Amino acid sequence: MIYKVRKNCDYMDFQDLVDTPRKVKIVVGTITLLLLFPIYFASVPSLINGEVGEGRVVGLSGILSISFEENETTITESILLDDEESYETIFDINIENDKKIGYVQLSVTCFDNDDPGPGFTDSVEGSSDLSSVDGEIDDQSGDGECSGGDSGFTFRWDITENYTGDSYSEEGNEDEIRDKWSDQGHGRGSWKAMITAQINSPPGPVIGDIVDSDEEFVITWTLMTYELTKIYAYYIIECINLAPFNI
Ligand SMILES: [Ca+2]
Ligand SMILES: [Ca+2]
Repeated sequence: MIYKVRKNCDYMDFQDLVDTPRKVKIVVGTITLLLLFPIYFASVPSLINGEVGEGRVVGLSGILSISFEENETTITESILLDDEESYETIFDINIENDKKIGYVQLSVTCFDNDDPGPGFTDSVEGSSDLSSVDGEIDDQSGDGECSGGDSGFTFRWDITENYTGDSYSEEGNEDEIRDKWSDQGHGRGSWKAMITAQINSPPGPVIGDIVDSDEEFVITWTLMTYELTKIYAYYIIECINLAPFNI
């Protein structure tokens, strides 16, 4: 973000405002004043924004502090699958209108410890079916082995573009920022995914004997919703020319 303050209608970098202790005090005092009177300053643009007369030009720049109140919902289920056996998992999303969806995530984990030695690790593959979900959201597919720190696979769908949930500040218009943080009503409906097990097993001591015949899979759906909770607006006067005000 670039802070610019105009002095006598010439641009001056923010660095120029804080290059002496006295200037720092002025800037800190100004910011304190802005913090104390946000409602007053929020009303200022409608009063003096734009060109108000020949010889006197006043511009305003809004700096908004945005944060998110998040709510995480998870459901978890476990399923035991044989080799090449499939299972359809379903996650229904119906949320209140004032809440928006940040993202939806599906993770499938597993840990194959049925084999006497290495080399016969089970694995899992999966693909989503979002045909019953509002909005055009791309399906995902993937696979992973049932070992290591990130076993199985994880799919994540950002329903609100670039959503992280982190607070930040931005220069701009409040309405535009509220529009930007929107899920467009997408993501409601029935989220489905089909997972299929691949069981690997070493030869048994007796012909026809199966050492490892199945695996347990833990399926976790995560829904992160949010509400835009705080937008504080502070305005910096960009340019004040105190030349005579001609009407
Ligand atoms: Ca195995
Ligand atoms: Ca197994």
